[in-house]
Amino acid sequence: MRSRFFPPVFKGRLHDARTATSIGRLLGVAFVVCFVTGLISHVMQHPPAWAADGLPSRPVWGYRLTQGLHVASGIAAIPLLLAKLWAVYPRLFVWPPVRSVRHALERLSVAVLVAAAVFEVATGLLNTTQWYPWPFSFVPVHYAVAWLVAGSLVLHIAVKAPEIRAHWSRRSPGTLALPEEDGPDRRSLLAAVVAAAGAVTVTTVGQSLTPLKDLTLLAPRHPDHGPQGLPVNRTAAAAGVGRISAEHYRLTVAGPRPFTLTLDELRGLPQHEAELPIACVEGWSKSAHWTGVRVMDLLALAGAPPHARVRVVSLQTRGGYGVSEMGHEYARDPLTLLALHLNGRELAPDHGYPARLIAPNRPGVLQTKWVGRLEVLS
Ligand SMILES: Nc1nc2c(c(=O)[nH]1)N[C@H]1C(S)=C(S)[C@@H](COP(=O)(O)O)O[C@H]1N2
Ligand SMILES: [Mo]
Repeated sequence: MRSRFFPPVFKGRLHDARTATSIGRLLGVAFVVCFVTGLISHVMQHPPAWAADGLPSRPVWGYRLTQGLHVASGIAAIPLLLAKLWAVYPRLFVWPPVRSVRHALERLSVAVLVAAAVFEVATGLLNTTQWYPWPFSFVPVHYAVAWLVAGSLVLHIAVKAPEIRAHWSRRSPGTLALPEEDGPDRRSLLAAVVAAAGAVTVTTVGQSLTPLKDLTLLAPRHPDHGPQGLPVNRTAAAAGVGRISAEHYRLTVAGPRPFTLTLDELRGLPQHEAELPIACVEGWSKSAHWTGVRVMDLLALAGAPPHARVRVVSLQTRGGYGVSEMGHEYARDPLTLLALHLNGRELAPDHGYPARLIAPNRPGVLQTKWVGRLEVLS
């Protein structure tokens, strides 16, 4: 049933395998960086049993770098993915639509790849703006679909290997047959695609790469905007933390020798300083100057064994992230503080007054605010 209009005929010279390969190469790099840094983020935030006690607390900027790269590569992938889909969409209309079982399976795997890839960049982008217009929870679904992308991408590259090889470089044998005049068009298209990816990167990456902070035209966060020059993800009001008064605040440390401290007693313990970033999973990060009591000192007072894990419990009454745990590498790191001061001033209520956890190389979501209790776990 070939009508006059269907299937459509594409005469554009840029919808060919050479263009698809050139863009696919860039997109592949973005996806690999995004996938690997995403796996790192997942293990850091939800350590499986085998990793729970082996996660390193150094380098202090580790998670800041990997999560900054995760969000930046995901954002750069958006124009690359759109360009790639534009280059190959005429293949949607191949005729006949199915030639063999093998052909059907190949088309099915491309459908899975496209759907999963679009899903990942779309949900990831909306997560950076904290907008969740869907009925499932973001983290487990974004994580599971990442494996779908990875699996179907490996399959896609394997199936297309001969074509990719033939069109990998300008001197590849497969491209010799192309008319000369295609060169300038293709170069313009690729330059535009690279420029678009560069533009979205430069106008968002400053939310984490602070020297570029004044170019964050498209980023949901400016790293300076917030009390004490630091962004806030969940305010005290949103977490259902009322006014915490200095007289009534108590810190409880549960362990072999449990004890409770008033805020004045906490201030009376040796104070230490650390320059450490908050690195939010949503892609913004900022370094700050923290002062407070070392968690290792509190654990020593409580008689904790050297390899103890620690649970940190917030006074918040609403929402998630009120409890976090850390392995002994974090608990024993001299830079891990129960911070009382931020950038030289008492913590603002939204930053966790009167006390919040700050540890090196740790996802922001685990830097628990409004800490009321530390529990030594065996
Ligand atoms: N108790 C508690 N602590 C919390 C949160 C929270 O919702 N509740 N949010 C976390 C998240 S997601 C981040 S990124 C950091 C942000 O810290 P800040 O608001 O001081 O910048 O706090 C973390 N600590
Ligand atoms: Mo966060």
